[in-house]
Amino acid sequence: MTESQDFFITLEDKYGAHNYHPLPVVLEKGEGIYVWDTDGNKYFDFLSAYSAVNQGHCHPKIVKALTDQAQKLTLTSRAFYNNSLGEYEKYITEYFHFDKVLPMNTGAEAVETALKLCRKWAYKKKGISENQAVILFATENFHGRTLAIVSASTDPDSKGEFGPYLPGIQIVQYNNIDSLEQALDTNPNIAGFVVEPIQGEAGVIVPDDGYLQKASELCKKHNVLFIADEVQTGIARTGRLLATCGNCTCEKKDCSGTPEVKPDILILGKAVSGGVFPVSAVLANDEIMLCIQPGEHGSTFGGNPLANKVAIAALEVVKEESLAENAYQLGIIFRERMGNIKSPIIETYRGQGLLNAVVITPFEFEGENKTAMDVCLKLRDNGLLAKPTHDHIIRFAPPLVISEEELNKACDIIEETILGFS
Ligand code: IF1
Repeated sequence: MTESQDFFITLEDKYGAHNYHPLPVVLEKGEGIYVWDTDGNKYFDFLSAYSAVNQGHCHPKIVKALTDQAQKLTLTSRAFYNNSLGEYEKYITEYFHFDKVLPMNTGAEAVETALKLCRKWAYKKKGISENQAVILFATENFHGRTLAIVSASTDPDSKGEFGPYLPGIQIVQYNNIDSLEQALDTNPNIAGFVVEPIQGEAGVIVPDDGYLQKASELCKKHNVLFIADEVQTGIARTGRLLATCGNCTCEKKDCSGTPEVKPDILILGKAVSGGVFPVSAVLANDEIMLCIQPGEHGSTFGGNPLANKVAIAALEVVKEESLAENAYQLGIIFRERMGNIKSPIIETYRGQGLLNAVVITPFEFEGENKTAMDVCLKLRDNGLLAKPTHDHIIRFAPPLVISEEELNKACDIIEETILGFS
């Protein structure tokens, strides 16, 4: 760590809350798949700000949309109309084939919005008695950091000492249809099931083929809303436009918008803006979305002109640069490359598209106990940034604009680093 980097780290330590423990590297510049630290060292970014910069850092088209709009009008609030919100709402609802969108800013706000929508629908449409609605969540879920969301968490780090917790929550086993069916069969007050198509924070847990489809069918059978949290898996990250597209891939240019599993409520965030501005979105059809009426939900920044223009540009980039197809093809190469690394410290690897994880068995090296964090520190020294989740799982998620040549160079670094611990 150089003096300049120590300077910035010390500032954060002294003046910032200690709610993160970042990898020791201080970034100053990002462009495409690369970031540079304050000493000019260049790195492959294999975290993509937790899948927010799928389009690559500072994508020129998205930055231009931001700077152009920033010269005109940044924020009106929803007290008045503006000339970009309707255009954006039309664009994103046609893009994902829903009647309407409720624009928010962060992923957690979008999840909260979906929970409120689900409860409103339960009382106004399903006929559940008021204050009796129950929403199902999966074990090992991650949906954000608000009190309602952590009330549903099964992770002590996310949930501990934040009580009292929100009532009306029930947990079912992820990737276990019987567990979901048992809950639906025994509780008539269930209003919705919130689920990540692939569990990101839990360590890129990919459910069995057919799980999402069967879960969606069971929800339909029991008149329960199937709510897909695609904040991390959406926007082409898993090799499809949405992870709920399943085997339906974007090669079919005339997307009819009927993915394998069409959620009743779709939650998007992160790469909806290409990481240029906080933008999230909740999409649903009228029967659900119109359960919220004026004055019942909102946000100062939700649907602001900057967000609207940035999101349109970011979503255009996804299609113009065929990011889903690229993620699909390069994901196969990445997992082949990981499979070819013969090392006792790799327990397993998994993923879909360019959302992948390598599980590292704690190991001894040069007389010391080592973990995934030690591998990430060495990856940093070798020019690639990634970070462990849950101690032993390294998530690898580069921007989806990466080329095959660049991916192989990055895999060379990963291979060389891991073999260096043998
Ligand atoms: C952190 C990872 C965690 C999310 C899903 C909603 C949200 C997220 C599926 C909330 C946010 C971020 C939050 C960040 C680390 C990162 C993350 F999985 F992506 F790596 F934590 F699990 N739904 N995920 O993944 O969106 O409010 O953050 O915009 O909190 O440490 P947000």
